[in-house]
Amino acid sequence: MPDSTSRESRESRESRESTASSEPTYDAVVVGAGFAGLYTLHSLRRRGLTVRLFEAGDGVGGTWFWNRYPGARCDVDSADYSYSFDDDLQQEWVWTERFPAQPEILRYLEHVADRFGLREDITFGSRVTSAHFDDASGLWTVTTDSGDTVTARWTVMATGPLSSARIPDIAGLATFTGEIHHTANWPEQGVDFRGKRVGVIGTGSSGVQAIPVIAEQAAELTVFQRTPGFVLPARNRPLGPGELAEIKADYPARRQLQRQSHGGWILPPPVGLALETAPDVRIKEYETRWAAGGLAFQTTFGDVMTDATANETAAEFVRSKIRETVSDPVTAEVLCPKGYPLGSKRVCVGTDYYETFNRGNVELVDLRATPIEEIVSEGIRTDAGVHELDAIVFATGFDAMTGALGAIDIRGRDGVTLRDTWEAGPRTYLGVSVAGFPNLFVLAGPGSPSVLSNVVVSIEQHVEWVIGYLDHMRSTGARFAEATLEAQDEWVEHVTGIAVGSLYMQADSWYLGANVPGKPRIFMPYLGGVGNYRNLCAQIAADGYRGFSTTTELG
Ligand code: NA7
Repeated sequence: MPDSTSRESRESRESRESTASSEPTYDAVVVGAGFAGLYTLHSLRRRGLTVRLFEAGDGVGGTWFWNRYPGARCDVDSADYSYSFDDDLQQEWVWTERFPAQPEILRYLEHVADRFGLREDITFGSRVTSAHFDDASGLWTVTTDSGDTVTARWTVMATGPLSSARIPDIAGLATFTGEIHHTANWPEQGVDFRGKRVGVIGTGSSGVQAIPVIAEQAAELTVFQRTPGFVLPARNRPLGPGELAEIKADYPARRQLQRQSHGGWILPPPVGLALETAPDVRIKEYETRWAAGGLAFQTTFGDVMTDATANETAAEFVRSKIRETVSDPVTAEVLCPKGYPLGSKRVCVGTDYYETFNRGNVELVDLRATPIEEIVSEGIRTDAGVHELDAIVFATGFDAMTGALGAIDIRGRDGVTLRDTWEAGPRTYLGVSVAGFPNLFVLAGPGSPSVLSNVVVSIEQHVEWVIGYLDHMRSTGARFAEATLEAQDEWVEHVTGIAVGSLYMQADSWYLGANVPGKPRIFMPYLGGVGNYRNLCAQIAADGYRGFSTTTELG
């Protein structure tokens, strides 16, 4: 942590300087010190630009700083969920498990920050509250909740697609006398659940990871489930030194494959089409992927994610596994996901998730049958009665993709706010630029592959593309860059055009904003695939940044 006294005095000086001159305090401001922000800071500095990064947390890591809940783990292979931009870095770092746990990813990002000396340009404990573009000076003024005010030519929002945690508005929440936690805002020192009666609300990826670990510690665990998910076994395991060495030796080819793949990671190819495969062979293939663990199950066959009937064969296989695993048939049935296609809500990857419901200290509450009425001082009341609790864990997710940006008062040309511009849903060009907001870049934003991909691969592509654009601007003397309205409209139409008619539209998912009451129902990420998207972005750059207005004066 920087010394806060010296930081304050330095920054009030910066504030004075920035208002006294039309020169910006910094060339660029970056918001957020997760995977995206750290790489952006590093890349901008390598160009000799002055940068200030503001981070709300007291350390680097972004998602992996905040989500410290028990069992938190990535469900992309560690060797792939890592930066590729520096070969020494990828060669020297030792991943210990197939799927890295939160502390290991956080240590990795801390190592990256130290290795490249990034902390000196980061202000920690400082949440950006506003970013206003000034038409007269052509600069952004960025302010934070700790009193910083700086100006910059460029602002890069590396605020994360899953960073605005949501606690649902349940009546009586404030009356609860026990502990309340959200998985995405977990205390650094951990939580001791020993001897306690714990309630977990939410069974998405976070709940699925936390529930088995909390069940081992708590005296009693009550799981409040609204929509059962499809939970695939992780089959996590230690990575042997030989295995990691083999991956490292092959990194150039592996990274290239990742970049050109659909999802940004390397999955075994589909073994044909489910609907053209005999039922007994189909089951055998599902068994093989189930035994291997991880997300590869979802693409056992090429038509699982495109054809509802094919999808149902995979869904039914998962349900058969749940019925086989969970001893109480009533509980098993409540855990069986029905009524929406596998994968249309984010598939979860877990360890001993279904097995946990065979424990004597775990109870499942089906909120579809007995909805939560209110939270009372001693616990949660459903219409079947009160569940007495000492602690409530909200694993209730995020205001995804737009929440973190919406929390900042962002104003572009003529004082127009991003909130108003996106009132009917987010509109971007390539997920990276918004018409009317010059020199503002969004990383892994709505309209890009982002959450549908190995996000580290998508982040690296976005950062490198933005840096390439800045290089282009500097070499041509251009000062302003923004999407044209026309290109943005076409892109939004393209993004929604791919989603409409896909299986993804058949579930109430956070991809669609359906988890946030009142949020416009728009499919936010780009379904076209990481490789296609990358090639398209490269082509747009080669075409002189087609669809962008790149100018020396504001038009
Ligand atoms: P998710 O996937 O949004 O899961 C949130 C869970 O919380 C989900 O089961 C929700 O049920 C449930 N939820 C939300 N609000 C309520 C209320 N009001 N009452 C009961 N249950 C509720 O968030 P995660 O943190 O697990 O994962 C987010 C992503 O992070 C994940 O997909 C990975 O990409 C990484 P619902 O399904 O809405 O009925």
